[in-house]
Amino acid sequence: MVFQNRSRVVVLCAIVAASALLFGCASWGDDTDDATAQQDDPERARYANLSTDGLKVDKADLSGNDEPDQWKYHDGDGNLVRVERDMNFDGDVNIWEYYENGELVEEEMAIDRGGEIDVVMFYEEGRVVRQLMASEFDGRFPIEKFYDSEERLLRVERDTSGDGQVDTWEYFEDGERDRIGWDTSGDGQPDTFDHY
Ligand SMILES: [Ca+2]
Ligand SMILES: [Ca+2]
Ligand SMILES: [Ca+2]
Repeated sequence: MVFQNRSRVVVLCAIVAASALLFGCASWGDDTDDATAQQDDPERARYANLSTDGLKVDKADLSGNDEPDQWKYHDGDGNLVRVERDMNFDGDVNIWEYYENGELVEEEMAIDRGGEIDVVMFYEEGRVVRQLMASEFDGRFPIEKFYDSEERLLRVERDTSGDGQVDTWEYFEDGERDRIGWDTSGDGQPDTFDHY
């Protein structure tokens, strides 16, 4: 389990690094209002509640140094509501998993931005349906990915201009990139397309 999770973090690091490369040349705006709005996104569990009130915690030491690196929180009825994991065993939590009715619904990961969340995954019936990815250090998630019921990539939306509005859409068919659309008119909808 530990090794499985560690390899997953390595994969995610590669994804984050690749997207940073892709967008390293883009210019990012400095609109703090939008960044704040993003952080207050009510869909994101971490910014709504990381409270431990009324929760029972089970700590585990997976690294063998007698310090906990996994915290499982259960409510008063014994239902698992959250798991926090320190994946690289440095004492800081890197992964927050949120559960509802026993199912994983959201997972937040802080991989390489000094404790800031890099990736947020949303799950339905145990499968990833949506993913948010940060690519800069300003609290934004300019990349959003959507998946079908078999976890195949459907669409990638990007805000490449940094104004908080999506301007680039990549569409996938059977996991292959099919076409890309751009918003050149500034209305938030794609109006120019290229096929691959
Ligand atoms: Ca430990
Ligand atoms: Ca850590
Ligand atoms: Ca934009």
